[in-house]
Amino acid sequence: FNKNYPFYTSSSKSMILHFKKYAKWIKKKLKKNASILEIGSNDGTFLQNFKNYFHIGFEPSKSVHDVAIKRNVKSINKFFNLQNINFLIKKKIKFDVIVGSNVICHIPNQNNLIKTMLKLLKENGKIIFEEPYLGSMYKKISYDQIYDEHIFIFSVNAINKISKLFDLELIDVLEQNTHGGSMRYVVGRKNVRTVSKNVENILKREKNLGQDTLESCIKFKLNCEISKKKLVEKIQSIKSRGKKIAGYAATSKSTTVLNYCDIGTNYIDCIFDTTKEKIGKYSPGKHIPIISYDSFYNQLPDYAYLFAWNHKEEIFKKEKEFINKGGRWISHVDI
Ligand code: JHZ
Repeated sequence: FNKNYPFYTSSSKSMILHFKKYAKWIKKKLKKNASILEIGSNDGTFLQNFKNYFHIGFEPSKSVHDVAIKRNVKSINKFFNLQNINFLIKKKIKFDVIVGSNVICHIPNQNNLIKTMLKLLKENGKIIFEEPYLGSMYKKISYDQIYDEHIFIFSVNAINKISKLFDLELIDVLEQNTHGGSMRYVVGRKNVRTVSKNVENILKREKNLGQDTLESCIKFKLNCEISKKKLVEKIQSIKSRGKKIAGYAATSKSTTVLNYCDIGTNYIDCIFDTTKEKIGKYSPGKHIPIISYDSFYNQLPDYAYLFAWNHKEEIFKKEKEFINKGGRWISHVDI
């Protein structure tokens, strides 16, 4: 997460809408004078919905932080940790809500993170976060959720256990379709709020699936190997027919697929992407050129590998012309 971090939350229209709805859901339960802090607030896509509230975002990457500032979002260009919150402690500022989306699982030192949150959370405050869900990853065999930035893939069972270690309580869980299957967690201080039935229900479901067992991990590993074999065979068959394949969206996730399945420029000519910082660069490890999405229709491939499969509804809707021109989508997950 450096000064040139190239992931902008607003690169997906459906995510902008998701964060708008998510903000509305939070605001329903908030008083007008409530305060909210976001960890990893990126380009301000979520916090821009809270301009009328006392809000602060912590965002270590300058590129995206600058965009948030332009959007009039109060963004601090720093990591969220014990060292960087002194200015808030000194002013005795505490928050009603602390949020994070696709960010809690990126932070290696969960101990420091939770201690930092606890210093700033009001007695009856809530910690709300959304992260890719282990259950969805197992089900969809979406092993590409595992990459350098994703240190953890959480389950409800894991968050429940971690909460207890810090005298916190998991008070609600809500399943989300975003990013290929996520879970929204609501955590509060112990014995302050009523716990929703959802928590028990999903904990039971995870138990019945044996999701917390070593056997599930081993089964997932075998499923990944089968998925890899099928994908390589599919791509080889397409190539043997002389067809051209290009990648659609140079996602972080694609790095795992390309390297794990050993897919390089022998199979995929280039990857089209909309992020200007990524254009002219190469995919990590496999060195597939990343080119501007603007030339997608000029250099139309026969097959487009949908690396941003998590945004398929949005992409299929806008790329009807690709299908009309005879194009086909492929991916390692069911799309
Ligand atoms: P997308 C990032 O992962 C990184 P990525 C991070 N670690 C994380 O957790 C998630 O986001 C939330 C391009 N694109 O959202 C733009 C198109 O070209 O699946 C971006 O380069 N055309 C923080 O990278 C990339 O996809 C499109 O129509 O796996 C973003 O991909 C769309 C919708 C995206 O996240």
